[in-house]
Amino acid sequence: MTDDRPTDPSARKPRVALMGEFSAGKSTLANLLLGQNSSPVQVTATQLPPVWYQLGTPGARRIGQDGSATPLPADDWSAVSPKDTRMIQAQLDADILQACDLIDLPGTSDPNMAPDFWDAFLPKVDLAIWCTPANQAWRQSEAALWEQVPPQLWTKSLLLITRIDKMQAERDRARVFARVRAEAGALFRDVLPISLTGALAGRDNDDVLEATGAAALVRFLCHALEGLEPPAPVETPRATAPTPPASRSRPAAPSAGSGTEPRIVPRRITRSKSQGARSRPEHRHA
Ligand SMILES: Nc1nc2c(ncn2[C@@H]2O[C@H](COP(=O)(O)OP(=O)(O)OP(=O)(O)O)[C@@H](O)[C@H]2O)c(=O)[nH]1
Ligand SMILES: [Mg+2]
Repeated sequence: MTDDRPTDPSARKPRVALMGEFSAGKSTLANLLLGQNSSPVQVTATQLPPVWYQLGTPGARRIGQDGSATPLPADDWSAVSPKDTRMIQAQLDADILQACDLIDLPGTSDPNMAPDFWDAFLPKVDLAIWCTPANQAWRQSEAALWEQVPPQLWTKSLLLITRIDKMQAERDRARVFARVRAEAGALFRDVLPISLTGALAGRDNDDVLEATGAAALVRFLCHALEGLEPPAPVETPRATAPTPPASRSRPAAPSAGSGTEPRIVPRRITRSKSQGARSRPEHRHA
């Protein structure tokens, strides 16, 4: 996929791709990380093209297959056809977008995606979060696609077992977690379980974030983004990120970026705006 984003690595933020098969929880994860109670993604019944979120004044535009840009309403993308749309570029004032871009992708088997889409797109990605639903986690089709991604993504990316709340018994959760770790653990930096809907519902409660797995996800992102190259966006950090709490993540591979200024990384899921629980840092417009 071509795009009109900056290609100079030092002039852009790390790109985090939300991947997985149909209905695995990618857009719910995007909403959680972006601090949205709902997004245009959820009010749209049809499949959407990739949605590329960047920090900025809220707004959106559609990029056609020919590269042309058309303004979109910020809150209704139901008229967008994935067949003739390369992607939606969305700007939001969300804390996580200070640290990275987020790209909410269609299901990996979406027939609207051009056959060469993944080959062209994946080299542009710095880190992926692959969502796999607990009740049918890590199917052969997922393994087959992931084994073809650029191997440098394997050591950086996260396998997120979603819908863990659908497994009532702790014994069942442990069994699926152990199986997925055994089958896919070597292809990811870490494997974590999460209840995305549980975390969204209790986003303002630290205990809920811990219990649902959302807190561990944020810890993973803190570590992973800090270890990525290129090390820093063009923005001058206003504060340094404190040392994250202990994580189950394996340590990042040594990076040429060590010794550079730490990047601002959101410490936690953004609280819902109605709570006003966090003061927002100033932001620049992307
Ligand atoms: N119970 C439960 N439901 C979830 C969880 N994650 C996602 N869902 C539900 O699963 C459905 C699909 O979630 P989406 O986030 O739209 O999945 P998606 O991967 O974006 O789907 P496509 O873009 O269509 O491939 C929605 O109804 C979500 O509410 C979870 O952790 N627990
Ligand atoms: Mg989706």
